[in-house]
Amino acid sequence: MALTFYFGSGSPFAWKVWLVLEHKEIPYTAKRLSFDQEEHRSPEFLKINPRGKVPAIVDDGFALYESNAICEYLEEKYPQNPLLPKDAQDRALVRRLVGEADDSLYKVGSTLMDKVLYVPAEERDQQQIAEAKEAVLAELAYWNGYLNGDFLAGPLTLADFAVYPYLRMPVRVDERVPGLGVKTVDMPVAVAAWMERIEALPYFGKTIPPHWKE
Ligand SMILES: N[C@@H](CCC(=O)N[C@@H](CS)C(=O)NCC(=O)O)C(=O)O
Repeated sequence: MALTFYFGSGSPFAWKVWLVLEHKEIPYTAKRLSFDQEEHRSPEFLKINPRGKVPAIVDDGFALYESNAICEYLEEKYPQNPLLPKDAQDRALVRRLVGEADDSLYKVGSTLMDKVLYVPAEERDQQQIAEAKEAVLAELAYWNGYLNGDFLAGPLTLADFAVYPYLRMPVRVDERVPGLGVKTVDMPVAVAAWMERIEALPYFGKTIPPHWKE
């Protein structure tokens, strides 16, 4: 039985899993759930994830949600094109970066998104936006400091796929409402070059949130 991948367009958690599926060349069927139509709250999907959140997968009848659990499961079940190093300390570094991204980077990116994209233009609070942008730039300094090779933990790992979608959020804000988000030119040089390396991966284009292309 094939693997089914449930995602919502633009979900950074789903994007992470999508990159892993593609990198590992795992055959899958992607099912896009519409947030607007509340498909993530349908009785069928709630059987897969009772919390009604994406991403989720069903692999050979095994339903799993929570993006990090899914990525680790895929890594173990499909060992080709590995994304976790063998050495215990190297693995710990990858997991630390994933945890740190969830804990810190996602929060500042989603705060900026909330303040700009989910508030009508006339109600946007410029002070709050400036603070949110400042918080993103402060966070970027950490990630810039971590990069001393092509990828975050040496070779390409789960850490890169966990971090990229979060870093893309403030750039997306800038694309949608120019001047209010973090432009590519605001990115520290090493972070911008790293983003370009991820974007140059042969399968990257396939994983771009579909509604960005519509
Ligand atoms: N910790 C979860 C977060 C999943 C999550 O929050 N997904 C959002 C999309 S970005 C969602 O499905 N939200 C729908 C809702 O809460 O109603 C993971 O890593 O998979």
